[in-house]
Order: sequence, then C-alpha cells, then structure tokens
Amino acid sequence: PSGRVSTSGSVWVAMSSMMPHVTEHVVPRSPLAPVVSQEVADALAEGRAVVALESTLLAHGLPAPRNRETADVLERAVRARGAVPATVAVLDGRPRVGLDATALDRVCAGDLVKLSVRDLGAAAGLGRDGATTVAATAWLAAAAGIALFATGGLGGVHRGARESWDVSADLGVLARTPVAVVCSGVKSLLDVGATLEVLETDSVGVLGYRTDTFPGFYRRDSGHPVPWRADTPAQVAAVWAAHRATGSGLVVAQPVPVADELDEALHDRLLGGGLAMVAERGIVGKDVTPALLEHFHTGSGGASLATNVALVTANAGLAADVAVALAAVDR
Ligand code: PSU
Ligand code: MN
Repeated sequence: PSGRVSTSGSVWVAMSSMMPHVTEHVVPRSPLAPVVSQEVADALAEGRAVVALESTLLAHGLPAPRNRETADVLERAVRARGAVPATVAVLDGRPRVGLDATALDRVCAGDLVKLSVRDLGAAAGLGRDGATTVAATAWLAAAAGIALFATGGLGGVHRGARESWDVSADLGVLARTPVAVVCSGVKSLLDVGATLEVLETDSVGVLGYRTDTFPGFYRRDSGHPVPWRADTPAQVAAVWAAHRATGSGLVVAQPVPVADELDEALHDRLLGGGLAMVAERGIVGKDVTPALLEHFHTGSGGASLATNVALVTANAGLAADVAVALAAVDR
C-alpha cells in the first residue's frame, strides 16, 4: 500500500493487517489517512450501510448543550434506519471517522477550530482538534470509503461574492469528490441562484428529494428549480450508483418537514438583520456562517434551532435509507 489517501479505507485496513511487517520501501502512511472506528471499519468491510455525519454543524452551528444532544439524535436516527453512523472530526491531529461518546463530548465542548480541507494539513501537522465542514467531511469520508453523508445545509456562494469572493470550499470539494451529500439545500442567506450555477459548472449532481424546487434550509422552497427529482430512497441510490463514476459529488436536497419550517415573516426579518449585522461588524471568511446561524438562533427565540435540528435529523434518516438501498445495489 502506498501513502496515498485511498478512496477505500476499508481496503487499506485489510491490506495493512495482512502485511504488518512491510516497512522499508513503503511510503509512510499519510497523516490525513483517517482513523476509522472498529464498528465503522467492520461495516465497510462487510458492505453494510454507513452514513458519515458532519461535526461543524455540532461545534459551530448549534449552541451547547443542544449540540451534544443532537449528536446523539443524529446517530440514533441513522441506526434506527439500519445504517452505521460515522461522525467525522479531527482529534489530536488525527482525522477520525466514527466517534465514541467521549470524542463527541470533545467535539461539542465549544472550543474546536472549524476545519475545511485546506486546514486539515495544518491541524494534523500541529496536532490540533477541529470540527470538519461539509468539504472536509466529504473528503475524509471518501478517503475512508464512505459514499454517503448527511448534514443540515451546504455552504455556497455568499451574497456579494462579486466583491468578497466568498464562495464556500464545499462547492469545489464536491466538484472533485465522489460523495453524495443529503442536505436541505443552502441557507437563503446565501446567493442560491449563484450557488446552483457553480454546482452546474462543476458537474455536481443536484437531486430534489420529493421536491421540484431547491430547498432554502429554514424554508422549504428557495424559489429555484432543481434539475432532477427522486421520490424514493431506492431511486436516490440508483442515481448515485450511476453518478459516482463521474468522480464528482451529488447533492440530495430534502426540504425541512412541513411542520418544522420556519415562519416566513420571521425568516425574512432575521435574514435582513443577519446580513446587516455581518456587514456592520466586518465579519469575513469562515466566521460568516457561524455568526449568521447564531443570529438566527438568538433572534428567533430558539425557533430556528428547532427547525435546524429537525431538518438535519430528517436528512440523517434519509441518508441511512439511501445507504441501505445502496448496500443492496452493491452487494
Ligand atoms: N450551513 C448551515 N449550517 C452549517 C453550515 C452550513 O446551514 O452549520 C456549516 C457546514 O459545516 C458547512 C460550512 O460546510 O458551514 C460552510 O462554511 P463556509 O461558508 O465558511 O464554507
Ligand atoms: Mn466562506
């Protein structure tokens, strides 16, 4: 085995255990090769359904203690539908896929750095802890051989990107990483139309789940159409089983459940206030998304928090259903 990060971590585990004495002429294993938990490694080796889960939404998207509860809710949602959850983070400089309760405590404790793919090398080299964004989670999941992952919202093109150049690395990473991401679209705080244009340019597939319009995170409909629609987990699995050969990712966009959608007037008020706040305080770079989420959570008296938890839980469940269907396809 070479030191390259393989796209099938399960194979790596098997090979390294067969050849424990091979050292001399082998390139050292990459510090970014993820440490896969035993439960997840076993499931991958046996071809069972696995769903990766993101940690930035826990560390920077939800306040404590709600984030720690949500971590458990998400893992339970995946297990209840017959798949194995694999939450992704970096601890002590080692990328980890599949976290135990103690590791989840650390992720939710409040002082973790937000890591996109460009930060992984620094976190590994400097031995730091960090929560992974959609971009970093997708990259590490692919390195571990996991093809499906669930989150709340995808990062995208920020409003005013023409001046700020603020386009989430989530988009570029999905362009070159074969992972399907189940999410509720992108926040309406972003430039949704521009985000969809970039996804199209980058050959990232976009599939509405039981919807003809791209969801806007807190709201079910961003007003932009999706190019394709699927209505069952088996259809999503079939689309992904075909699309993955292109080498790019797939966005599976599921709207928040009707009962949990944020009230439209409240949403529009928070949206205006959040954008003004970010501009006024000169917040830029990776602090923008967490600041906007925080603004929504405090400004809505917790209503947006309930919406956020509901949609990410629904996405974890759908991702598990698709993973189970995919495992049947691949068997
Ligand atoms: N969108 C949300 N909630 C989130 C995020 C995005 O509605 O928590 C997080 C995800 O981890 C995503 C990241 O990958 O923010 C994007 O950050 P940026 O815009 O800095 O790329
Ligand atoms: Mn950004």
